[in-house]
Amino acid sequence: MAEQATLVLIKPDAVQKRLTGLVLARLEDAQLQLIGAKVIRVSRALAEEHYKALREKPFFQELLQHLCGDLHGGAPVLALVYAGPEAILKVRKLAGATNPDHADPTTIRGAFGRNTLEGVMENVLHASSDDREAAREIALWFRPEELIEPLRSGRPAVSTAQNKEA
Ligand code: DAT
Ligand code: MG
Repeated sequence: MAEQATLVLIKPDAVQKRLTGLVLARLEDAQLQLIGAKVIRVSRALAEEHYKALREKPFFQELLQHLCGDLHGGAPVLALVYAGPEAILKVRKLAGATNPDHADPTTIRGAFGRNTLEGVMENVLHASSDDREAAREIALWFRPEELIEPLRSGRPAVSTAQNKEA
């Protein structure tokens, strides 16, 4: 199984609802290693860069407002990096489908997400979707020294006595 690292953002909707602990407990089920974590009040520039692939979408402005906490009392984001075998797929499976109405009720988004009557998709968390996206996103949200394990091409180096000597 490929060693991977993945970026998770617990979004302002979940932080405002005090769901952070419950979401973390679900994520821990994947048995991955937590190698980075920080609370961030997200700037417009960071949100735009994070979601730049979606800039042509009709919901883009709303998406930026959501990530910046503008729709949730100025709530911040909890940014996490998890590493381990098949980390990206494992976290995506725990997260569930993008739209909470379509997500399996046993997943994080199925259990805790909702679409508001105003049309905002409150889907609780972001999780990287592939190796390339994960590498880009981790570099965007974390400086290398903020991670307790170094990344190589988006993958964590395994910290063993053997490769420390190499
Ligand atoms: P995911 O977050 O599952 O990777 P994505 O990358 O396609 O999904 O979209 C990023 C975010 O954009 C998603 O978490 C919520 C928002 N979004 C996606 N599709 C949407 C839609 N049809 N209406 C409103 N928001 C949407
Ligand atoms: Mg995505």
